[in-house]
Formats: sequence, structure tokens, C-alpha cells
Amino acid sequence: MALRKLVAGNWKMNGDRAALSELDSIDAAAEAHPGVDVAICPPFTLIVPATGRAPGLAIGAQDCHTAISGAHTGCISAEMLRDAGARYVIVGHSERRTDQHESDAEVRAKAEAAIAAGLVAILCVGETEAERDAGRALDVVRGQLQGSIPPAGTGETLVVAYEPVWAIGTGRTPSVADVAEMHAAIRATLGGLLDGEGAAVRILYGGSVKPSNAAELMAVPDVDGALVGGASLKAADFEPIIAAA
Ligand code: G2H
Repeated sequence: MALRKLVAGNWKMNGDRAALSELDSIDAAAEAHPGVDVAICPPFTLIVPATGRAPGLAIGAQDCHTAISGAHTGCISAEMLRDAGARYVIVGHSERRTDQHESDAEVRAKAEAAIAAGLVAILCVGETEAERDAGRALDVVRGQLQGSIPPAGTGETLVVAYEPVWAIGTGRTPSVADVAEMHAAIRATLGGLLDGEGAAVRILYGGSVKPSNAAELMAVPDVDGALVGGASLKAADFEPIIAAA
């Protein structure tokens, strides 16, 4: 089943109010490709002005807390993101799994909080280079899925992003065959975890997606879009990726 593609930009810790001018062209590109869902996940500080500037784009966040509210200094809840106008939230990005030591259980709790708040959770998984070299990539990703996929996830509320850690920001990408093998394994695992809904959950590829490789990656079976970091910061780079979807 061909799923509607999603191209999501992850600005990470980049961007100020001046950078929001990039959204004007990205919004126009999204409008020119109505068959593709387009989202931008800027830093928290830009979510409200981004929704105001580009009403046609879906705006997302890059993290949320597991709780609705409470004594968690410096944290943002999924309810707050929804209130700010966000529609998506990335959870379990490898940079957070590493820097903030987020476990699969915490990632699942964040995804559940996001879904309960009415957001779509973009849940990231991916192996390190050492794990791939050891022949463990498939097992590692299956384990992450088993530990972090919320059982109530559906095609409407959950997106999975496969991001091999060694491909993030490095300019390197897996071969088409390796992407196909991994996405097929993720699809099969989702089927086991979510029954019929597993076929409806979009699986994005992420890690050094750029204009020159986007079409090849998007054409891989079970690649239902892309999660794009560096190449989402400039409309001139992001637009051809939207067009390739
Ligand atoms: C992977 C990706 C965005 P980049 O982290 O999530 O970043 O495209 O810069 O490799």
C-alpha cells in the first residue's frame, strides 16, 4: 500500500526569527505539491511565530516531556505544544538518546503523551556504525521499536523515522539495498506490534538526505518520506526534496 509521503524538516538547535523567512518559499513549495505532507520542526522558540507565518505548513517540535504539566523546570509538555499550534513532535531522536540518555521506555512515554495531546509523534530509531559493522543493525532497530512503539499508535498518530546514527550530518547514507532491507524489517515489526495499523504507519528515512539523493531514497519500497536536518534549513535545499517525494 502506497502511503501519502511526509517530508519533515528538523531544524535542531538552529534558527532565529530572521530564519523564518525561509518558510515563505517552503510554504509555497508545499502548496505546489499537494500530494505530499510537509512539516517543519523548528526550536521551541519559533513554533508560535512559525505557525503565524506559514499557516499552510504543519509545524512540529523536536521533543516533549512525558507529563502534561508539573514541576519540570525547563521542559515543555505535548499539551503546551498543541496549544502553541504544533501538529507533530519528534521523539527519541538519536541526539537526545545520546545527549539526554533517553531510554526506549522514556521515548514510548513521550510518544504516548504526544498522541494523548492530539499530536503526531515522529519516533526515531537507528543503529550506530559499530552496531551495523557488527551485523546487528536489524536487531538493534527491532529492539528499539519493541521498546518504544506505543501500542495504541495508528497511521494517523504515529510516524517512525529510521535514522542510522552514522548517517546523521555526515553526508553518508546507507545503500538503497540496506535502506530497503531496514524499512521492510521495520514494516514487519510494526505489523507485529500494531496489527493492521502497522501497515498504515509511515516510515521516514533520515540521515544526510539532500537534493541529490532524495529521489533515489524516496523510491525505495516502504520509504514513506524523509526526516531532513541540515538540508531543511534553506528553502533552496528543502524544496527539491519536497518535489522528489
Ligand atoms: C538526522 C537528520 C534530521 P541530517 O538527524 O533528523 O539530520 O539530515 O542533517 O543528517
